[in-house]
Amino acid sequence: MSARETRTINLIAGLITIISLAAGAQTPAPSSTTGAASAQTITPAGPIIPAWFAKAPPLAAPRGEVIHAADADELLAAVDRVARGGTILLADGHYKIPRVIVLAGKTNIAIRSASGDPAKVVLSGKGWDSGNNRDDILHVARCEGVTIADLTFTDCRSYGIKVEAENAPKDIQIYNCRFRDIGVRAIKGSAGKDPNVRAVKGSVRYCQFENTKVPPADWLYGGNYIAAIDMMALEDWTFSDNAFRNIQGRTGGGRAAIFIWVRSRRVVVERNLIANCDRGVAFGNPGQSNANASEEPAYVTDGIIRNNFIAGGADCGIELWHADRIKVFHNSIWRSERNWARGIRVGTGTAHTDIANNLVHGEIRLEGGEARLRNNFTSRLKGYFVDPASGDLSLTSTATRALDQGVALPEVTDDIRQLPRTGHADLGAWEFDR
Ligand SMILES: [Ca+2]
Repeated sequence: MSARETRTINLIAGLITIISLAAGAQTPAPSSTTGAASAQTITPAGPIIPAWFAKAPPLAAPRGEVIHAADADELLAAVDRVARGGTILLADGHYKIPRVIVLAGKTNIAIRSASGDPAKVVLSGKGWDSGNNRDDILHVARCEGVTIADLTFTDCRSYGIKVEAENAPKDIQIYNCRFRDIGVRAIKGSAGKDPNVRAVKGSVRYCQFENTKVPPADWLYGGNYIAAIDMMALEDWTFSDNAFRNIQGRTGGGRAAIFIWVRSRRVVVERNLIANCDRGVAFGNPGQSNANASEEPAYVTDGIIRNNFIAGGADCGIELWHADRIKVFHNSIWRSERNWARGIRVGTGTAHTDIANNLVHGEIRLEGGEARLRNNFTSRLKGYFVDPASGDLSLTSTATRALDQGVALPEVTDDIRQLPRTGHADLGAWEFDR
């Protein structure tokens, strides 16, 4: 090889090195990839969940007809075909959904992963950055008996699952699913104007919600129109044993991790772990919706919020607005200095409400509403909790003003781990072991 050839090769090698370095510097972070690239960067690891947190018991094997699907087209075809009592079982894989999956006129059906592991079956939309604000993954219209279980929903611009209360669905169960990087609402519950039509009987249990991004300023409300669960017109629904992390708006004005409103009744929110979300649990809000524009707002009647951990976030822990007959029992709440007063807010239109045995690093405030406040402990609770920064508000042995200080409440028989409370209950959601 001549000296000149060697020099040329060295020059080319040098250029390749420079190009490689430049490419490395410009390689986008996984969270900002779009389109096809995002297919390779999905890592549905889910939020960091403390080891003690309840795990989803496996569902029973399907009864009735089983339809297997292994790609998005097969899934869509199976949804068309599945008859009363049938189950669609999804093989491990990534399903890029080309158009929204609509469940309508179905009775007692299920869509589940064959493995039972939500990390192994990933349904994605067009993408957080797709610019398509109709990018939803799954709609539930008029159906009776739907189970959606053991799946991951990710990378969509608008709704992961929409439950259409205006179509009066009944018995809708969302179980052991994961929701990650969904731009507007991981689970949306829409409503119509007819005050007598609701989504009757349903649950969201053992699910995990996490965003790794915040919306940009040019999305709705300056990038603050985001929540994990926002549902209207519910009757007899339960939200339990779910974990939420980093559901945040651009400037801290995101809606709650669990936001229930507009003519909802008999709603239970229990044993959820909510960390670093702008708001924790909201029953109602101060404003109105298109679905109730001409009514006096009545957002939630006969609800219970108990045994939840709510830590961090830019705004409030629990808020009630136009809510009637609500029980707020045994929640553990940690507020930062910037929003110290907003542990529990009792807003306008709230009445016949009982707030007891809560443990709040922060305050409980009446802001136009009425509530009976009894036996709560609100203070600076440094040293009371194992790790507030990660959302783990398990009690330590030095939580002296919380241990055994609860008044007896027949509505609270277990703690956030589903362990029975015996003897004198501790304040907050955790019963200390001794
Ligand atoms: Ca105790």
